[in-house]
Amino acid sequence: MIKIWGRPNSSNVQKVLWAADEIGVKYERTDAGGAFGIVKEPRYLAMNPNGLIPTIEDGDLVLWESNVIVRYLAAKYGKGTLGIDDPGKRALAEKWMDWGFTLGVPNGPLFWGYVRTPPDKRDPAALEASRVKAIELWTIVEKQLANQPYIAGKDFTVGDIGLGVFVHRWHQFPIDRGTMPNLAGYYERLKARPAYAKHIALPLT
Ligand SMILES: N[C@@H](CCC(=O)N[C@@H](CS)C(=O)NCC(=O)O)C(=O)O
Repeated sequence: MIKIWGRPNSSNVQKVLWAADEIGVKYERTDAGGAFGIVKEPRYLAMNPNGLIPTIEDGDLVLWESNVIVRYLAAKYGKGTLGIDDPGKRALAEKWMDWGFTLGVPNGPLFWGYVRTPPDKRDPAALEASRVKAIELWTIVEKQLANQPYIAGKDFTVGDIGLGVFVHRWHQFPIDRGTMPNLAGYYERLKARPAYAKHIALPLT
């Protein structure tokens, strides 16, 4: 059984939980980060000197960096699910997973602004700049999904995990998202996955 450290409302922890459930890896999760603290304690810093979440332990192996953890779970336990043997095909999926961090750049201020900042303390100009940047990036996704159900093709891959956490958040913000029917359909497909419904498609906190 692997051990996952991190509060479940963190997008980076959510990717790991989602991947673990897609693969069917058994895990136990311990709350850490945010109001739970723990991450600045010596025992945690010895595992992850960044004092950030997520961190996993799999026997003697300790890993941090959410995308690396998802890659590891897919490679080690994901045969027949998220694991891809062909290096080229795997890279095409991982490309989109890592590009999720690009989407995270405008998502971060939108999330903090609309979810964790009271209305009277928000910065409308900064929120609008992030919305415009996000639309530019979601347009890339919209085009990519024109002829395929998932971001790297016909199959669900780690690429969808890297983007999917932000797809849900994007659809919760009280903003003009433009018209993106492919993205809307993608969101519905993701929501139909039990692990997405369990870990990602939840009220934002
Ligand atoms: N690149 C890292 C980023 C990790 C990160 O920034 N985690 C945030 C939560 S999403 C964190 O630990 N914040 C401090 C906290 O929750 O105490 C990863 O992908 O794992």
